[in-house]
Amino acid sequence: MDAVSERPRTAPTDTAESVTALAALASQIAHASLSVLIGVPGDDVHVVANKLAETILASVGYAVTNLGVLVPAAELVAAARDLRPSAILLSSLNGHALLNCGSVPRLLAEAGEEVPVYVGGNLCVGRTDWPLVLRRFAGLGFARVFPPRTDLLAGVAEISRELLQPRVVHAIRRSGAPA
Ligand code: B12
Repeated sequence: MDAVSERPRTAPTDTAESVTALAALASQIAHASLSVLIGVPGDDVHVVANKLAETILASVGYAVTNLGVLVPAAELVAAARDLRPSAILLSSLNGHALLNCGSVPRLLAEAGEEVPVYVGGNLCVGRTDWPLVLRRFAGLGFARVFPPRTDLLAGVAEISRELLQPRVVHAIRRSGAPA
């Protein structure tokens, strides 16, 4: 899996294309029994993208557990240990992402959980230079960091393509995640 990219590599350019791309992946997602844990960590109350993500992910066949907003990092890690999800998707909108979820990949690794963590939203306050933000989050162990205003459909399609790579599906099954 690539570490991080500035934007989805093969992101479709409009909603209709994204819907078509995701629909084409749906049967593979169901076949691979992919599951996902989602939430908005820390002191962040922005719930809209989280609810949209839940709806999109469930509609293409993921088993979704949504921890909602204001989720402490420790709660995310505990849920990951219980559920062994195929992936974790975080939204962080209020600009406090470093504080709110920067430690999540490290805490998961320390707990022995090998699960890719994806994050998107407004990760910093104001107009911080995106390459700088990207470098900062890349160093924290996120599987992929999505820039502000990433279309959720395109993001979910990109994440799904990564999770459906045969070696990743194999690793997910071997790790004991729901199969
Ligand atoms: C509604 C709103 C609120 C509501 C939230 C209500 C609720 N419970 O959801 C209220 C009024 C409570 C609020 C409070 C605050 N807010 Co506010 N809020 C907004 C607003 C207007 C809309 C957010 C929204 O729902 N958008 C719709 C969703 C669908 O879009 P989105 O969140 O942008 O997410 C998109 C992408 O980022 C992507 N995405 C998101 N997550 C992920 C994850 C992955 C994996 C992927 C692939 C993609 C992805 O998908 C979405 C669709 O493209 C935005 C401004 C704006 N127009 O965006 C500000 C905004 C997010 N808020 C902001 C701020 C600063 C605050 C406050 C700190 C203000 C204050 N001083 O009190 C507080 C923080 C409260 C807290 N503790 O979190 C800033 C954040 C600035 C930053 N990060 O640089 C914004 C951008 C406004 C601004 N321009 O300054 N807010």
